[in-house]
Amino acid sequence: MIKPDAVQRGLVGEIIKRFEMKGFKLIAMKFFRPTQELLQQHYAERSFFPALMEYMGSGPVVSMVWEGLNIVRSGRQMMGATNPANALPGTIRGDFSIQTGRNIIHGSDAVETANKEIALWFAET
Ligand code: IDP
Ligand code: MG
Repeated sequence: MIKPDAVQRGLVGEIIKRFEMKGFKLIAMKFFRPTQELLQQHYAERSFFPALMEYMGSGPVVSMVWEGLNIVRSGRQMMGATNPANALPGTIRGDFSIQTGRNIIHGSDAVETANKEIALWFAET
């Protein structure tokens, strides 16, 4: 998911391009401003951090489903460390962000998590 700060900064194309150039396949995409209710479900154990909920609800996000061999592991590597100060150059966070509170992208951390997050973010409404 491309977070609101990356949308605002015009990084949508750059981020999608990296996954496409790597060879992964985009199979679903949504552009919308998430509700606080959705964010609380997504960040269940962290939803008591008001700054995180405010940041993630501050504007539209691009939520996506990417498909391909080892997509979860590779995707996490392409994103870089949670704290951009520790994210290597060449990673998305390493190249385009500075601090954890504005780290521009979310990626599922395991296949099981991905399945839950896809069900949540792409639920029929
Ligand atoms: P991840 O996004 O790399 O999986 P998590 O530990 O799952 O990292 O944290 C979820 C999100 O919560 C982070 O991407 C970041 O936006 C926010 N976050 C985590 N720790 C901090 C912090 O110490 N300060 C500010 N925001 C944080
Ligand atoms: Mg996480």
